[in-house]
Amino acid sequence: MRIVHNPDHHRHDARHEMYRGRLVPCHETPDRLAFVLEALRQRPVGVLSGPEPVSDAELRAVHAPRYLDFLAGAWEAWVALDPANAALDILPSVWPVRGFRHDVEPLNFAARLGLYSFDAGSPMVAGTWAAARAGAACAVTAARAVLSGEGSALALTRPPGHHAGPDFFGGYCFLNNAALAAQTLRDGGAARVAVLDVDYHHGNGTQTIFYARDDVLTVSLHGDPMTEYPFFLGHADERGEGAGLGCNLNLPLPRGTSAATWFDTLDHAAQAVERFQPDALVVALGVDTFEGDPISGFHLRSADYLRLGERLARLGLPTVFTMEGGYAVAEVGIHVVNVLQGFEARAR
Ligand code: 6XA
Ligand code: ZN
Repeated sequence: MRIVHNPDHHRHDARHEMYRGRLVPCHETPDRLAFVLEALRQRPVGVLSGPEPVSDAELRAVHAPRYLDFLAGAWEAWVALDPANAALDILPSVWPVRGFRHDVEPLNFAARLGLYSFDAGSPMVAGTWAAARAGAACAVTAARAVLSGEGSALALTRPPGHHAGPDFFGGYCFLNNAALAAQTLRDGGAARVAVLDVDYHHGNGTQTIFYARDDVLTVSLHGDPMTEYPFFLGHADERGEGAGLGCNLNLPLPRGTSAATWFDTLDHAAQAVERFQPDALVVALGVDTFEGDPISGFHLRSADYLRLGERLARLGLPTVFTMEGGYAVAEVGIHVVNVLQGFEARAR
């Protein structure tokens, strides 16, 4: 397995996110990736490399140009609002909900921040764009490796990506790494690609990016949005639209779901992937399904991640993994490497 590591991830190192009326320390921290690297040092299940460059055209195949321009210039615009902002993380505080204009991009930076986001829990800092862009390069590089015959590859990166849509950030995500990997596979000759999202949270960004397309199947099993973040998408009746009707499958599960039920549901998800007959698979790999995760509510244990890897390998597809959530930081490395080890054991 090829493992493409983001050398710039630590440049995204925010302090605070808004949570129930106060600023609390960020869950999505650089040490999450440090723990994965340490686990890989102890169990070297793959070959580590850095990313190749990603072009603007590759980013624009998934994200709107004006959104990319916004992200690239966000820090400078934030500091231009007030030089004292250089000591603060960027967080939005005003949003254009129903009835407001989305087609006009305001000049005021605080307004543009609201236009391009959906929560106040995803702070940006001076290095966020560099880290996110290098992470996107990891996803594209991992997909290129699979296209050139590697059986599998991992984009070992943060910030994560599956909540980021064509033109919005949120849920700690800025660029959608799983969607970029899927699009790279499509552009490199895979006629049909499936994205299977096993993170605790619904992959709303990935769903939205591919919702009207029939060449990319999106499947997500996740905490029921009636009670779980991101709340406003991820229901079972969202099946796709237009040509994409039937090419989106959501499998919401209640908070508190056991590992046994989760694996039964994973079987349903895997069968849907098989029916689609894809040429390649992207796995949005969140390990916040762990029973000890501080912000989630499923009950998987450490050994279950070996079983997850084995089940994914049984699909027998060229596979790109992208790293998504997981906040029991000391265990994140064990769980990610368990998935890879289970995958490799079965894939051989
Ligand atoms: C609210 C929770 C964000 C969830 C992020 C995540 N700040 N997504 O793990 O997969
Ligand atoms: Zn998550």
